[in-house]
Amino acid sequence: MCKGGEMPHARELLKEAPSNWGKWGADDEVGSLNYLTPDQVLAGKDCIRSGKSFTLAVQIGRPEGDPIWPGRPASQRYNIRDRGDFMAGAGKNYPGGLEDADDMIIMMLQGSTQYDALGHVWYDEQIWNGYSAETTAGGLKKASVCALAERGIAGRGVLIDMARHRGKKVLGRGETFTHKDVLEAAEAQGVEIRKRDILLIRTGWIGSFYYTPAEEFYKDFLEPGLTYSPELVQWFADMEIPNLCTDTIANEVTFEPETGVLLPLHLALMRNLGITLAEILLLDKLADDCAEDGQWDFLYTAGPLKVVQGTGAPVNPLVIK
Ligand code: UVW
Repeated sequence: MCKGGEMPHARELLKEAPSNWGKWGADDEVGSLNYLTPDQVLAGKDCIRSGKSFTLAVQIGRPEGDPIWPGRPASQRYNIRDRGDFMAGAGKNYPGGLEDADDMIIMMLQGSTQYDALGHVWYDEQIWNGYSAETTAGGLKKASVCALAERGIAGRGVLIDMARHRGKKVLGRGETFTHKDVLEAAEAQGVEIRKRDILLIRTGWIGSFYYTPAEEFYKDFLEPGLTYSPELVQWFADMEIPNLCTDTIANEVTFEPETGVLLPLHLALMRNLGITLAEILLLDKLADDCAEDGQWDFLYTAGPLKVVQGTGAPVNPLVIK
């Protein structure tokens, strides 16, 4: 832990922390997604009871702006061609009278609902599975999001609604919780978090983006979220959680004065354990439905885009209950 005046380093904080490096071979690039065996997909299938489906992505490219880590530029969609081009005689001369509209988008790959590549963050010059951080030069040559995308993600998902559990519409700025709180909420919801479940945690934060003035939402970039402890990291390791998804931008409180390390859970869970992180999900509609029918488990599926050497990729996760 950070003691007065010392420069903290993840190396010190995590020196006793569990690691999955080598567990799936020296050439593994998908980490804990290996836990998602066909049995896990079937366990997800067994949770389909009503046939209701939910998509969990935020919209991309709204002129008013989308939720994004401060400093990252907003997504921009540009029209390339529309009816006006044809009226001006500048449209394509397709045979048979067909006209078309076309557009393109410029966006941060981390700038919407997205999966982080396992090589997205690191310390001590090594990324997931011990690959050299030099493999990130000019694009991730190892543990890129493409590896996750080629595999795809499907299994039993469980939603833990921390905001509802605490009787709030949205958790407060910088409000933290631990795995013990998550377990307590699960018990109150009457759902069991089983080994190898995909864990979704709702704070209400991303939903609040749409009704909170931007200056207030981004003030000090103080999100609610999971907070680091060695016990929490060990719990994730023991539970063999393949994937953590939250409705926050960072999946954890961004900076903890207690540890002095930025994003310690990114490092402990993603770099060391190979747990995939999905961020900026919108979980409110799903949570409302779960609260109504009392079913908090489901089949969770996600196919991030196959961005070659990408550090992350947009995704629209699909849940079926
Ligand atoms: C960083 O990019 C550091 O974090 P995130 O994965 O939350 O976007």
